[in-house]
Amino acid sequence: MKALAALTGACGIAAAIVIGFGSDARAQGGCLPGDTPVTIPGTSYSPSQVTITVASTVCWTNEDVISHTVTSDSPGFDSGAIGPNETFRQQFTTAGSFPYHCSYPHNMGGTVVVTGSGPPPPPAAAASSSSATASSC
Ligand SMILES: [Cu+2]
Repeated sequence: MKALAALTGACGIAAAIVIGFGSDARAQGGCLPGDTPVTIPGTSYSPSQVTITVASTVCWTNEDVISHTVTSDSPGFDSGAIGPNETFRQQFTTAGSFPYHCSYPHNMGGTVVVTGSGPPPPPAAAASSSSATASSC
C-alpha cells in the first residue's frame, strides 16, 4: 500500500513537471529535446563555448530584450535577427571548431566545438522506454 502511494505521488510530480514545461513552451520556442542549449541573457552567449558531437544541434534562445544574431565568423551559418524570446537551431555535421559572433555591434562571441561522432542513442529503445513510462502512469 505504501509503495503504491509513493508511485502515485511520483506520477503526480511528473505530471506537474510536464505542465511546467508546457507553460514555458513559448519562451523556449523551437528548441527540441536533445538540443544543446545556449542562452543569450544579454550581450553575451551562455555558455560561450559548447562541445557537441557530429550531427548534434545547438539551440540558442534569446532571453534579452533586444535582438541578436548567431553568425559564424567564417561563411557557414547566420541566424539573422533573433528577437526576444525567439530561438535559432543549427545542426553541425562536420567536426571542428566554429567561432561565431553577433552581427550587431555588441562585442559578443562564442564557439561551438564539434567532436567526432559519439555513440548515437538507439532511437527505437528511447521511443519504447518513453511510451512504457507514459503507460505506467
Ligand atoms: Cu547582439
